[in-house]
Amino acid sequence: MQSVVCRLVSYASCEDREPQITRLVTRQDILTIITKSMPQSRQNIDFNFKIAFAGNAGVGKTALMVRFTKGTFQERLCTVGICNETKILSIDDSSRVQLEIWDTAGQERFRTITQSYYRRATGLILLYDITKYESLTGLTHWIDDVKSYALADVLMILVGAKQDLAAEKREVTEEQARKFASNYPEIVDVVETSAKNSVNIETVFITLSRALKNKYEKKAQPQSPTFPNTIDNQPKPSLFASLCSVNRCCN
Ligand SMILES: Nc1nc2c(ncn2[C@@H]2O[C@H](COP(=O)(O)OP(=O)(O)O)[C@@H](O)[C@H]2O)c(=O)[nH]1
Ligand SMILES: [Mg+2]
Repeated sequence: MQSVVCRLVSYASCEDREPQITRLVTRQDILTIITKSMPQSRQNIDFNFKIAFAGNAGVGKTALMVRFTKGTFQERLCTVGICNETKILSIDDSSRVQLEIWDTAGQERFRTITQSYYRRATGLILLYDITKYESLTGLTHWIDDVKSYALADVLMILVGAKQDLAAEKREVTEEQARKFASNYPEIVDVVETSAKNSVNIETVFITLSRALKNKYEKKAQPQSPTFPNTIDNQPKPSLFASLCSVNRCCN
C-alpha cells in the first residue's frame, strides 16, 4: 500500500509539472496502479492459503519453514517475534497457490500460543521429531488447541522431522505415525522430512496445498486472489520486519 501511495504522490507531482494535463485520479487509475505494483508472480493467483505450525519446541518448525522459503539450513536457530513468509506454488501445472506460512514465535515453549495465531489458518503442519517419541504424543494437546481456535474444517499434515537422524536415533516409526494420524480424519498424509538435507520439504507443502485446493474447488467458490483466506488485512512481512527475525540461537 505504501508503494501505491508513493506512486499516487509521484503521479500527482507529475501533473504539477505538466499543468496542461489536469484530470482526477479515478478508481480505475488506482486499480491499475495496484495491479502494476504487484509483482508479476503475484498476479493470477487461484488460491490463498494460510498455513500454521503446531508442535513442541525444538522439533524443527522454524528450520522447515526456512528451508522451504529460503532454501537454507542453519544449526541452532531461534525465532524471535512473529514470522510469516509468502511463497507461490504451482499445483499440478494448473493452479497457482499462494501460501502465507506463519511460524510460531517460540510461544510453544510456554504453551502460550494464542487464538490469533491459529485464526483463519486453513492448513496446519503438525510437526514431531522422529528422534523423540513424546513429540508425537505431545501433538494431541496441540490438536486440541487447534480445534478450539482454528477454523472447524482446517486440514492438517503430519510431518516427522529430522529424518537424517533415523539411522542412529529414530524413536518413532512411520507406522506409529500413521497409526496416530488415523485417529484424525483432518490429517491428509504423513511425511518424513529433513530440513538439514532438504528431503521432502516441497512434498509437505504441495500435498497440503493440493488437499486444500481440492476441498475448496469442490465447494465451487469463486476464483479470487483473496479466496479463501484474504490476507490483505493481515500485517505484511515488511511491517513485521522489526518484530520478525530468525537468529542464531541465543540459548
Ligand atoms: N539433524 C537435523 N536437525 C534439525 C532438523 N531440523 C531442525 N533441526 C535442529 O533442531 C533444532 C530445533 O529446530 P527449530 O527449527 O528451531 O525448532 P522449533 O523450535 O520447532 O522451531 C535446531 O538445532 C535445528 O538445527 C533436521 O532436519 N535435521
Ligand atoms: Mg521456532
